[in-house]
Formats: sequence, structure tokens, C-alpha cells
Amino acid sequence: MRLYHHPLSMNARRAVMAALHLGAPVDLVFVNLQKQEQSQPQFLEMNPNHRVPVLEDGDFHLWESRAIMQYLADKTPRQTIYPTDVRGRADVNRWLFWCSQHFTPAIGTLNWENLIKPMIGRGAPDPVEVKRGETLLREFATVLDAHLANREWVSGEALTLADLSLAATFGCAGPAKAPVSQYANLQNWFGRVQALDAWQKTVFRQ
Ligand SMILES: N[C@@H](CCC(=O)N[C@@H](CS)C(=O)NCC(=O)O)C(=O)O
Repeated sequence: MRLYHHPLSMNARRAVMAALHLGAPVDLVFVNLQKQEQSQPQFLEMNPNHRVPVLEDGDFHLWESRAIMQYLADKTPRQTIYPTDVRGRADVNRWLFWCSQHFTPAIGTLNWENLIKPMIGRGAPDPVEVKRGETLLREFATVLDAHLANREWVSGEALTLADLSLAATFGCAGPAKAPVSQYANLQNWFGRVQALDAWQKTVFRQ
């Protein structure tokens, strides 16, 4: 299998972390987003949304990072990070959807305004958007922080796809200047994820 990614993409990172943690047989393929390789016809044939990550498994192309995580886990015998019982799986799925719908857009807004826009010459952060991002972040970080008050991991007793997905997003909080230092439970949980090999191996080093 091939996993098309970019090392600075939080969305690609969660799929890469899942692949590494599962020991899935994937070769990483670098897509140069700065050079718009994701908009070339060959790439668009795999993903018309011009985005990484994309997983290639023979003639099957799968996009959407969390769908890729689920697919890789389902293909891995005796994996432990995507429960197979109905409730356990539903709980992980709940957090994966929440991550996609709420948590990532909150941090993603600040990431775009405070980091990416200035970096690629698209102008200064828009204060209205920054405020909107901070309001969203406050709402959702409060939910996750309270959830983690007496838990080590987001779902169940051990690491799951939910942790990898949420941590990939949370990892952008610093560079995105997202105000998250006051969320102690969230910070402690993040420290646990950062100790994982899959996290360490996907830290971007120039
Ligand atoms: N919902 C998608 C989002 C993917 C996404 O936005 N990827 C960004 C990088 S973080 C990208 O490839 N952007 C390139 C572009 O928009 O042209 C997922 O979770 O996979």
C-alpha cells in the first residue's frame, strides 16, 4: 500500500501515525503541496478534493484521514486500537466524527489564520476569524478537557484511533497560537500520546 502525505499536514499525520502504530505495510509518498502536486491530474484521479492523505491499496484509493485509519486498522490482524465490539467501536467513531466536525475546524481556523496564511503570503491573520476560532476552541477544548479529567485515554482503557486523531489536531495548537495551556487534563493526555513511537517518528524535523 502507498500513503500519500505531507509531513506538515495534521490530516496526513493521523493516518501516518495509525499506519506506524499498527505496523501496516505502507510506503509513504511525499506530495509537495507547495508545488501544488495535489492539483496535478494524476493526483486528482486518486482524490478529486486535491488533498492529502490518500491511501492506495491496489486499485482502491481511499481519501479522508479517519476513513484511512479505520481501513488500516480493519486490515490489521489482532490490532487493539479500533475496538471490534459494537459499543467500543461506536465510542471511538463518535470521537473521530467529533474530531472532524468540531475540534479540527476550531484549531484549523487558528492554524490557517496565524500560521499558514502568513507563511504562504496570503496576508495577515483576520482578527474576526481568529476570534471565531478561539471561541470554537474554548467550547470544544472544555468538553475534551472535562472528558479527560479521570481518564488516561479518550475512549476505553487504552489507546485508540480516537487519541491518534485528536492528538494530530492538537499538535498544531502551539504553532497555531491556540490558547490551550489552561487545559491541564488535555495537556497531560497529550503528553502520553507524545511518548508514543508513532508520534515521535512523525515529528517534523527540518
Ligand atoms: N478532511 C480531510 C482534510 C484533508 C486536508 O485538508 N488536507 C490538506 C493538508 S492538511 C491538503 O491536502 N490541502 C491541500 C489543498 O487544499 O490543496 C482529511 O481528514 O483527510
